[in-house]
Amino acid sequence: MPLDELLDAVGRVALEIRDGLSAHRGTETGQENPSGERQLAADVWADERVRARLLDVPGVVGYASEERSTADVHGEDADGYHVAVDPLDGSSNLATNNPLGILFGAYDRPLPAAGRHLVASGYVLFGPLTTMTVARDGTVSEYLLERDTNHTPGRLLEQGLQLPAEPTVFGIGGSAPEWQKPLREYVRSLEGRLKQRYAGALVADVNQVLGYGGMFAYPQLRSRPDGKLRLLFEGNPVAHIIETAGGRSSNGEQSLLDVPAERLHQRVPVHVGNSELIEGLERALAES
Ligand code: FDP
Repeated sequence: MPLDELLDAVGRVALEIRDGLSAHRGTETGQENPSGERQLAADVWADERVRARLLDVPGVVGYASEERSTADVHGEDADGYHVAVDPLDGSSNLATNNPLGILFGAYDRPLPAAGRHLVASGYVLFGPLTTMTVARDGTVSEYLLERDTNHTPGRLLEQGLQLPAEPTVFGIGGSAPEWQKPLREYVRSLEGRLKQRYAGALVADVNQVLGYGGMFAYPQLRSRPDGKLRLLFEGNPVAHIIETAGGRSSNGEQSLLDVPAERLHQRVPVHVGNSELIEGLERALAES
């Protein structure tokens, strides 16, 4: 099945990228990506690798990434998977050897497209273990990625992942003085009940929410009214994973999966986690 082949290809290229990270550490390109952020040599290198591997998969007709300004669509036929990728999510963590990974979403139509058109999404986490977490067909599964294994896309660690009912952690990007006042107050109401943990890489921050239950947000900031994260490459895939695992996502008003996608590199405020926490947050923002 093409989707299995796509996931297998993500797993294989992830291991290549993990092996090449040390060689690409610490080098700047002096360029910016299409969102105007500093581009590291590792970002560009990972993007080239992932693009080549994924466009080789039968059934993948389009590739878009945070690192290139336009989507790359192959052939006349737009039918097939259009893959949106953050090839090195959290790449600023490379300098300090903190966790980072790869984020991807496979859409059933040309990009930009809303998150409801995702057929699968997932992330690879380069942590103490290299794992791939995938949402497809209404189920979230976690795989261990290893070399020399017969398992594809990796050794199954868990199937049917659900957010724990009792949340324990939260992590929020940006600095508190930059948050809207209702968010600051909402966060204060969580202190004491939840533990604050922030990794600075979306894949790691979402992974701990999936494991422990809780909330992750990269909200609207005073200096960034649309937040920092990109809808197609970051917001939608994590929303799809967290919603499939029984949680909720929001841009502050509605599910991220319903946010209309107008531009490839569109930013969006991201809030994901246990339903009660995201509903509470939406209420707090609406009352302001
Ligand atoms: P990075 O800039 O290192 O690539 O993709 C953007 C991202 O990381 C996310 O992975 C992460 O959640 C966020 O930015 C971290 O931003 P801050 O440095 O502002 O915390």
